[in-house]
Amino acid sequence: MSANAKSTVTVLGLGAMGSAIAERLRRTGHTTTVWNRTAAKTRPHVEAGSAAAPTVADAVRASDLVLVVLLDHASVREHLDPVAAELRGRTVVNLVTTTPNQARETAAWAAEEGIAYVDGAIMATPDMIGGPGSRLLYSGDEAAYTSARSALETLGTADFEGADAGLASLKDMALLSALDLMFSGYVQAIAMMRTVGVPAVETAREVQAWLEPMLSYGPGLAAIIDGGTYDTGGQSVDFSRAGQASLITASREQGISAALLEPHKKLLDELAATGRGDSDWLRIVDLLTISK
Ligand code: FVH
Repeated sequence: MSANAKSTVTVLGLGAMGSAIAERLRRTGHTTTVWNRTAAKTRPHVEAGSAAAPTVADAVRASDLVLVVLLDHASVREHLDPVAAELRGRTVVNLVTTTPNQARETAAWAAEEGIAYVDGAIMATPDMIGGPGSRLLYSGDEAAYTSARSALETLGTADFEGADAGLASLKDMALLSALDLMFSGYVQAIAMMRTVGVPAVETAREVQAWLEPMLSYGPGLAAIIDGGTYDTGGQSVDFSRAGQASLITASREQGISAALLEPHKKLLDELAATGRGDSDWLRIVDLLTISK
């Protein structure tokens, strides 16, 4: 029987995200069984209509579809490995944040154990689950994904990235990297403006107003990278180096470290030192590839 047909779902892990997921599944008419290491956290879920299982094995036996919302890769393997026999023939959707290779490792283990495995990545915060901005990425066993899809779609937009179980995680890590670097930029700007008494909130508003129209240039920059020639006459390495040097000097003059800015300048310097100062600055993308 498919995971959809039974419409029963087990949720392992009732932290902020697991709780939001269990609640959303209940609200959308799914019969839910929950398990959490700290059993007290199951109480509000039981009061709201879920069944609580005393052990992971009991929780797994209750449903054809098992959603894993524990902390990290280690906690996933700690709790799934011992119940491989119970998981056999069921669908596991692992929503825990892991690296692509950790996802592939769990997928290989699941394949050996006869468990249908889908790896997921949640591009949302707990309060967004089930709302319009919530998006979840999936990769791995496509047939299992398809069978679980109607339950998964209640959590947010569901996008299947491909059969390689690491793909959802890879995109998650890539998008989170962009987010982290962007917000590091907020912190740098805030630190600089605080030196003249401007509150962080005010600078954050300024940064947002500045970045919103700038973001529309992203696809054009990406097209230069896809073109691969780096000779479009856009902003060059040498031009960017001068700009970056000013940012670094201005930070230091205000008594602010340039530690967040320096890596970018270092990559530009490397291109200039190897005779590529006239290239589009986006050529730094080539320096990010580490040969294995
Ligand atoms: N919260 C968010 O905004 C992000 C959004 C993007 C995706 N992440 C990932 O989702 C996973 C769960 O995150 P969470 O927000 O639910 O995390 P916590 O509230 O800290 O709850 C953690 C749960 O994991 C249980 N747990 C931790 N270690 C173990 C262990 N060794 N064995 C069994 N369970 C463990 C913990 O149990 P307890 O402390 O209540 O007993 C919670 O149920 C995560 O991968 C995020 O990166 C969320």
